Amino acid sequence: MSFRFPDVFLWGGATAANQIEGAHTADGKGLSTSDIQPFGSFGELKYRQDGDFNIKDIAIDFYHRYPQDIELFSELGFTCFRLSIAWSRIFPKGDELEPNELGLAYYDRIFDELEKHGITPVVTLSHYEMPLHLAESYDGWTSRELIKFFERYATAVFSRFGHRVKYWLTFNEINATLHESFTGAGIPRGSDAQALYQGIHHQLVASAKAVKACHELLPDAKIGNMMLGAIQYALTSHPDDVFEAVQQNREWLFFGDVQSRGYYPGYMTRKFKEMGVVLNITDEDKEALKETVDFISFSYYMTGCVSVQNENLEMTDEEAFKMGSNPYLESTDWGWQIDPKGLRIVLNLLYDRYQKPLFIVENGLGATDIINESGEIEDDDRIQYLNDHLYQVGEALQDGVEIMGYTCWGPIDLVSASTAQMSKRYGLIYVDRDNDGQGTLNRLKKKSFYWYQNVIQTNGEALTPPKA
Ligand code: BGP
Repeated sequence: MSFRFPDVFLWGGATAANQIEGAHTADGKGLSTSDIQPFGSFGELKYRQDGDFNIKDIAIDFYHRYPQDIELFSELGFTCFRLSIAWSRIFPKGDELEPNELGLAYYDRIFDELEKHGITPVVTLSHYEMPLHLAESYDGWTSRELIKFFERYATAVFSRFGHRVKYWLTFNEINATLHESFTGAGIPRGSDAQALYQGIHHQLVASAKAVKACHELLPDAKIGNMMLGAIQYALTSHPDDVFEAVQQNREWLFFGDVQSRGYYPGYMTRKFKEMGVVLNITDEDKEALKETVDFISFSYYMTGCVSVQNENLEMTDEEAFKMGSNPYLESTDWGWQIDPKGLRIVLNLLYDRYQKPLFIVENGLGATDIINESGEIEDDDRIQYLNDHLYQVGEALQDGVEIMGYTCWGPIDLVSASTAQMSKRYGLIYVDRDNDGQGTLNRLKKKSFYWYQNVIQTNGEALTPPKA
């Protein structure tokens, strides 16, 4: 069976400021939480001293090379490009009253370039980073004060860019705060559940306030949330395992429930009670949460299994996202279980649950690339991965799921979020830079570049059914 995706379907790629831009102090930018994570989001935090190496200081130098890179995206046929604004470029410390004009001007140039190529921007307000000063002086999102700082930041960028940015996302993978509180929310690692969930509550209120500001200032724009959509299956058909899977999935669906329905679900009230967590939720907060997102966006890389019988469960060997092994699935070299059909499952689940349009804003294969003797990269595994996942997107469209678009993660090689490696590559475009920062930073089209270009050109018709 072949599919033709809807004509309005947005095709593109997704990135994050701290993983591509570099120029970490240029034009008045303040340090961000990412700037003290030279070993990735799960690695040790390290305050920099002169001469210290952090691969993200230059990253792939998108800050200076964006015209060339956007030209390549245009050649790919992108109709959209997901990028994030570094909050610390706009408000270097986070608590200033006025934005930094040079930071705003940089994103003006990016949007000019995208406009020139007819590429629609999809902008994340906060992608795994925030001004470091907010983490140092306020313990990040544990402080209620951050709500007003974030609102000020969101309003500043809506006012400046709203005439040409029509798609916005609030917090990248908002549920990741549960797994890595510093990366997700600038909250000190090791904080207890009380501090963690209070911080998450502040983020949820801030997200809803940004949604409100967007609706008021930009009536033509759409704003969505963003979740890490790693679904958990029951390892066995034992009802205890099945319910365990329900509970585990609520760990991430809870965020979507609040952002999409506008209030805390009953299962969280019970969970808080059992954990002894008492949240400070004001009447004003409850009112703010009622402003819900227009669409649901999520990343999708892997699935896992859960069981109450722990001895039945082997864990994947990847440190960052240890999940229960599924005997039917293979894993990437980084231990992420590959599950194309799981994407169709997640799409159906989210649409059944929320009945709002969905946007797949991250998906891809992180792998090592080899340049062959002819100087080419034949990344057939990546092509297979993307084909099989996109095929399931086609199936979900046939299932009646409303899907706005698909942006593959890292269309151009970038610095890995979890490990800060360059060698974990997702790109359709290769970047000559290694983990030690050596390389020319030159760009090279991989085989997958031409494959994706053809998929976009045929609006999905070139996708092939997965191998049996
Ligand atoms: C998501 C993040 C991205 C990205 C991607 C791949 O969790 O939103 O920032 O990096 O995962 O992960 P990694 O870079 O760790 O391979």
